[in-house]
Amino acid sequence: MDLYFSPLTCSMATRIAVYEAGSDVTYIEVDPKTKKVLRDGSDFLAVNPLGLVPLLRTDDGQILTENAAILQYVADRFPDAQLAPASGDARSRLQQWLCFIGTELHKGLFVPLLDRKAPADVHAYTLKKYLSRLDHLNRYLEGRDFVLDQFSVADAYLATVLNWSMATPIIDFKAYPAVTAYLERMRKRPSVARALAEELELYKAEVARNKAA
Ligand SMILES: N[C@@H](CCC(=O)N[C@@H](CS)C(=O)NCC(=O)O)C(=O)O
Repeated sequence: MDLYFSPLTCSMATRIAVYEAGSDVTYIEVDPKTKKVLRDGSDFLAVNPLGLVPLLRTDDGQILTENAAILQYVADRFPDAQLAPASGDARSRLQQWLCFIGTELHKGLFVPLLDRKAPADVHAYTLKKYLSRLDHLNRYLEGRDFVLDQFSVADAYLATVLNWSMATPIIDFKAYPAVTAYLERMRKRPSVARALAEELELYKAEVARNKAA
């Protein structure tokens, strides 16, 4: 499998899931600014016209996009790792959380706050409307170790998204102690710690490259 990714973005969730499964894929880095594939300078837009990562090319050559779909594909591909309930109500609950993380947190809350070009009133509007999602998450995580009863791809995604809190000082995370404690625990988990350390180095290189350009 090939995973198209950009360092420290939402595609890191899939890397974490792969590490959890004790497996590996081919990681293909995409520069988010130029949309070029780093290893050969080819055009990522030719692979995904939306220019978004993650994108997974499966072993039989299918192209899969969208975090929720890719994460479940990886979980199903490596069933021994138990990264997703196989079916039934528990699977629906996983999908509920993947959608919540993807829409309410990733796109609703973090993307506007991380956008340095967004006008200040966009930030104000986002905080007013979307901080309730963090309240909800905080209440849910009180007394829980994981999103479901055990580590799942939802945790890979949630840890990835919450990790962006280091770039959103506008949110006072002290107000969300269960969320903060969850993130601290996740950052210590070997799969997450490894993915973070590796992608931080790649991110630094990306910043340096774009400065030099
Ligand atoms: N709906 C997509 C969104 C993916 C997405 O937003 N990816 C970001 C990185 S976190 C991206 O590639 N951004 C580049 C861009 O917006 O040009 C999903 O859930 O997978």
